[in-house]
Formats: sequence, structure tokens, C-alpha cells
Amino acid sequence: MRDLVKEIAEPSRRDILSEIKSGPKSVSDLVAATGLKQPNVSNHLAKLRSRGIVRASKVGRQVFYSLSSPEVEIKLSTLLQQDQTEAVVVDFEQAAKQFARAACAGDEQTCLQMIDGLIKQGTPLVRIYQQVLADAMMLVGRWYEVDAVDEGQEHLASAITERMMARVVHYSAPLRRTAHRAVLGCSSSNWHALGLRMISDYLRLSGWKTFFMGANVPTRSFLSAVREHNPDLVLVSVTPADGLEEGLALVRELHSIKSKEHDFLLGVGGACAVENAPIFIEAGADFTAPNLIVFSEEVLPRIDRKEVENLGIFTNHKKID
Ligand code: B12
Repeated sequence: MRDLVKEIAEPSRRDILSEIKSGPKSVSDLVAATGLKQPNVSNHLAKLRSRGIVRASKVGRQVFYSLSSPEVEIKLSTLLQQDQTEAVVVDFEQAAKQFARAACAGDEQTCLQMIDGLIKQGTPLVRIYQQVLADAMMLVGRWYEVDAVDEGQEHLASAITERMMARVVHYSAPLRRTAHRAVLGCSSSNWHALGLRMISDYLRLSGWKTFFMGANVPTRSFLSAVREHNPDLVLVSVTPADGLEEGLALVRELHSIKSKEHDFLLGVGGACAVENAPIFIEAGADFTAPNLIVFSEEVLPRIDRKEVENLGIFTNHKKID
């Protein structure tokens, strides 16, 4: 790895590596991003490759270059940080809007710089997730409603947000360790997985073992996962209004497992669940919660303290430290 220190001392290679750090790049991507000439870029890439710092993969006719391993990424991040005397200072008030704009435009580099800036400023995961990423996605939704962005841009923004979440988790220190387990998934035909993934990441950071199944989990698979993993907590996300019946059916099935086979707490969230909270509680959910802040500040502490009788409906609150 000593090679890496030498490589980034050379400005062109540092520029190339900084670009590749945000994801695989072709030679033409790198020419456009660095302003270097094509033979020059190819030459640097060949050297970086021969030293095992980057690797090449062919997709159709194009070759993409990426960092060769997570170790290289970690080392490179440290070296680049030391190298930058001026950290990007992110204005928190404007962060969601700026992030949403950059993400819809596919400007992943700006998103990355913002997220790295927030991490460097010591902003906790919950704040970055809720007040930057979730608020940004909310804005994207508003822009979509007024045709200011199209579906492709909405998908682009969602995909970039997911990658930024992985980065925030990567740099967040675990808060504690527990032996608890949670199974999480979206009800069938609910494609909105970002919110539940935020909850899952927070649980993981709080020491829980999580089984996050993502979007659109068929009810049968959801039930088998719960039987297989013996969780202490099962969390379901139900977002679109027309997913109400499927969401309720899943909650009823889970409640039946909970009463007959294996006891666990059952929580439901997502827009549809929050709008219909009393119906979900009646169907067998132990609680509903509106967002990550309420989950992390009110629900999880009660679960940790084993104060789990009558959890019920948690409502939104504005308390943010
Ligand atoms: C991004 C997005 C998508 C993406 C989702 C990508 C992904 N990987 O998640 C894609 C493009 C797939 C998508 C598709 C659709 N979408 Co959409 N989408 C959105 C958008 C813009 C942002 C959602 C988001 O990610 N928010 C950020 C996350 C972090 O917030 P969140 O989901 O609310 O989660 C938080 C809380 O709810 C909570 N939480 C969530 N789950 C759980 C679970 C538990 C247990 C707990 C405790 C808490 C919890 O914690 C999270 C963090 O605080 C919203 C706009 C909006 N106003 O919400 C529309 C929105 C949700 N979509 C909507 C619709 C209608 C659709 C489509 C039907 C659109 C279409 N015409 O094709 C499809 C198909 C939906 C389906 N069947 O699931 C509507 C839903 C309206 C309704 N009530 O029915 C919205 C509100 C847009 C609108 N105003 O019309 N969508």
C-alpha cells in the first residue's frame, strides 16, 4: 500500500483516483472529468493497474476502472482527506435541497462531497438520513408531482441516495452491541425501500443483527424469513395507499405467527401505515412510527428498556438535537 502514497503525490493520478473512488469510470469519463488527454489517462491507468491499485472490467465494448479492493478505498479516503486542507463545509439548512438537485441531475460527485462533508462535520447518521436524505427525497417527490423532474430522474436520485447511505454507514461507529435480531421488509408490491433501509441501518448501528429484505417481499417469503430467523422484532413498511389490503393481510399473518409460534414485537411504518395506524394496530401490529427520528428517540429506547406493553401509535414530533 506504500505505492498508493506515491501515486497520489502525482497530481494527475490523484485526480484519476479521486474520480474512480466515487464508482467505476471509463477512460472517456476520466478524460471528461480530469481534462487530461486520453493517452495520458490510459498511461496512468496502466500503471495503477500494474500496481494492483485499480482493476479493469469489460462491459460490452467499454472498459471500466474501479478501485481494486475496500482496503485501497479506505486508505485512499484517508490520504485524500489529509490532502485536502479545506473540508467541504455543508450548510445544513440548504443541504436537502442541494442534495436533491445534484441527485436528480446524476451529479454523484457533488452528493459524495456533501455526504463526506457532513460526516467530517460529525453529523450523526440519524440527522444525515432524516434531514438531508429523506427530506431530499421528499423534495424529489414534490418536483415529480409538478413535472419538474421525470421518473428517470426520480430513480437516479433514489439510487444515488442508496449509495450515499452505504457510505454513511461505512463511516459510522457502532453505538453498542446487543444479541437482538430484526427481520425487515416491505409488503408485497411496495417498492419504497429507502425508508425501511434507514431503520435497518440504524438498528445495525445499534448492535442489532438485521435481516433486511428490501422492496416488494412476497407474503409467503416474509413469513418464512420470520420463521427461519427467530427475530425479536419484525418491521414492515407499507407505503402506497393502494397497498393497504396487502399490508394488513401481512400484518394479520405475522400476528398469527407471533401468537402461536414465536413471540416478537411487530412494528409497521411507511405513509400508508401511518395514515391508517389504528387499523394496523387492530390487525395485530404492536406499534406504528412515522419516521427514523421517532423510531430512534422513542421506540427503540423503550424496546431496549423492555417497556413494550402498549407501545401503540407513535406520532411525529419536532425534537431534533
Ligand atoms: C422515491 C420514490 C419512489 C421510488 C422508490 C425507490 C426506493 N428504492 O425506495 C420508486 C420510483 C420505485 C417509486 C415508485 C412509485 N411510487 Co413513489 N415515491 C418516491 C418518493 C419521491 C420518495 C420516497 C422516499 O424514498 N422517501 C424517503 C424515505 C426515507 O422516506 P419514507 O419512505 O417516508 O420512510 C421514512 C418513514 O416513512 C419511516 N418508515 C418507512 N418505513 C417504515 C417502517 C417502519 C417499521 C418504521 C418504524 C418506519 C418506517 O422511516 C423512514 C425514515 O424516516 C415519494 C414522495 C414522498 N412524498 O414520499 C413517492 C411516493 C411515495 N410514491 C408514490 C407513488 C404513487 C408511486 C408509484 C405508484 C408511482 C407510479 N405512478 O408509478 C410507484 C409504484 C409504487 C409501489 N407500488 O410501491 C406516492 C404514494 C402516494 C400514495 N399515498 O399512494 C408518493 C407519496 C408520491 C406522490 N405524492 O404521489 N417511488
